[in-house]
Amino acid sequence: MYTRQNQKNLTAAQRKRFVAAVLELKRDGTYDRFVRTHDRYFVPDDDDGLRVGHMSPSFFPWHRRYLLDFEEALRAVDPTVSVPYWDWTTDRSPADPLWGEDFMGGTGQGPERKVATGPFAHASGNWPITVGITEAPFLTRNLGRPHNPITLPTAAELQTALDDPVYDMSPWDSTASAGGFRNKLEGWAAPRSERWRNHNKVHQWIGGHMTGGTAPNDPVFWLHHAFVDLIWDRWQARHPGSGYLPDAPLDRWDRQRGRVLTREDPMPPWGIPPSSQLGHAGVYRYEV
Ligand SMILES: [Cu+2]
Repeated sequence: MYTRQNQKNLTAAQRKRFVAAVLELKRDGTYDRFVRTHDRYFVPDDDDGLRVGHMSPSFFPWHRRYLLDFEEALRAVDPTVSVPYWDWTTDRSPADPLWGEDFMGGTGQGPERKVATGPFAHASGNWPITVGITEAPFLTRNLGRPHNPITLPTAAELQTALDDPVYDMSPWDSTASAGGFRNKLEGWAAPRSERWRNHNKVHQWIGGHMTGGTAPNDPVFWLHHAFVDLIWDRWQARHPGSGYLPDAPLDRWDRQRGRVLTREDPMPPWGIPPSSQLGHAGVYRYEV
C-alpha cells in the first residue's frame, strides 16, 4: 500500500524523482504507448462504437485502471514514486509552484503556445511529441486561456457534482440534462452557454494538448486525473447506498445498449468489469 500525495506537499526531492521517472518512461517508449491508448478510447457520443473512457459511465473505472497501469510503470522505474494529485479547487493560478521550472513547467509561449520552460519544454530534448493532434513536435498549453479567460472549477461547482446521489443516468452519455454524478463531474451537464464544468473545464483551462484525445502528452494529465479519482472516493463516502450504474444489462431497445458498459461488462483494453475498480483499498490511499 502506498500513498498518493497532494502535489503541493511534495518535497523538492520528490518532485525531482517524479519528473525523472516520467522522463525515463518517455525515453524508453512506454509513455507514448499510454498516450496512444488514451487516444484510442477517446470515442465521442456521435460515434457508433463502444464508449469506455469518456462520455459514459465507465469514465471513473476506466481512468482508475489506466492511472494504475501508468503508476505501476513509474514504480518499476522508481518504487518511491506515486502519482500526486492536483486539487484545482485550491491551487488555481498559473503562478502556482505546480507550474514551476522543476515540476510541470509553465504555460505555452508565442502563437504556437509552445511550452518553453521546465522538464517538458521541447528545447530540453527530453519531451518530443510523437502522438499528437497536429504535427507539432512540442508540448502546448495556454493556461487560463488569456484571450478568452476561463477559470478553474470552484469548490462550489465540485460540490454540485458530489451532492448528486445518483451515479449516472440514461442516456448514459454527455447530453443528460437531468444530471448524475458522473456527467456533472466529467463536466458535460452544463447549459450550452457554459459548456465546460469540473473535469472538462480543467482540460480547457490548461489548453493545448490537454483539450484532445492525446491529453496525456501533458504530464499534468496524471495529476488532474488522480484528483478526479479521489473525488470518486469522496462521492462514494458521501453516498454509501449508491453504486455504479447501469448495474444490469440495458433493454434491447435501448440505443445505448452495446455502447456503454454496465457494471459487469468487460472493459477494454483489460477485459475486467467496472465492478473490479470500485475501490482501491490495499493498493494505494490518498493523503488528505
Ligand atoms: Cu480527463
